[in-house]
Amino acid sequence: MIELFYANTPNGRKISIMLEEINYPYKITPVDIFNGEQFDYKFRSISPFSKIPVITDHENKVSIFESGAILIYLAEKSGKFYEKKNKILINQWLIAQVAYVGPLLGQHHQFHHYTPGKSKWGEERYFKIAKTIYKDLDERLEKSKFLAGNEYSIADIATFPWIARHPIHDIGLKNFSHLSRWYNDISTREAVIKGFDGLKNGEKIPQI
Ligand SMILES: N[C@@H](CCC(=O)N[C@@H](CS)C(=O)NCC(=O)O)C(=O)O
Repeated sequence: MIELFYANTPNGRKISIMLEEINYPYKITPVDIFNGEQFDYKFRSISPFSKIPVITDHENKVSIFESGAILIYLAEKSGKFYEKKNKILINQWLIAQVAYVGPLLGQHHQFHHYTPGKSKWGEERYFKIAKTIYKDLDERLEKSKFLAGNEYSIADIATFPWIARHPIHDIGLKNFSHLSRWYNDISTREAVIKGFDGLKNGEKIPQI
């Protein structure tokens, strides 16, 4: 059984979606990151930066932090969404997500949505970067069905929950036809719908 230490954020949802996709028995242990539970000493023993997501694989007695490392672990364990002959491409799009797309869209959330008016510089800088990310993903998806080629992979699973915050991005996802096509395709997968609502409180994937 896999235990997922979780909050209903884009990084948390990457893993609940993956666990639904691979159809593994799992249990969710919520971590209330808005009330400081991530700083609890017991949680820090498996999460050195005090962040979700983390998994414990009770079968192998191992805990893993960092969403990209968790996705790779679960993909290798299940043999799904990480095609051997396509690993070089999948790794690039996966690492681009964890190192660039996620952190930079995250800054856009902070300046544009959570603290508007605090820093004009921050708002403008990250709005511009967020728009560039949409444009670059759209260009990629014009050429390729999924981010790393013809097959749905852990790179798509990592990126989807970030684009699912599109209502707060104020960029207009519908104006990016290839990114929208990809988003709509993934949004209708049963595992994605289930995994998106990790806390089982009825949260729905935002439509375009
Ligand atoms: N690089 C990490 C980022 C994880 C992350 O930023 N998690 C956020 C929630 S989305 C968190 O736990 N924040 C709590 C905090 O920063 O105190 C990953 O991809 O797993």
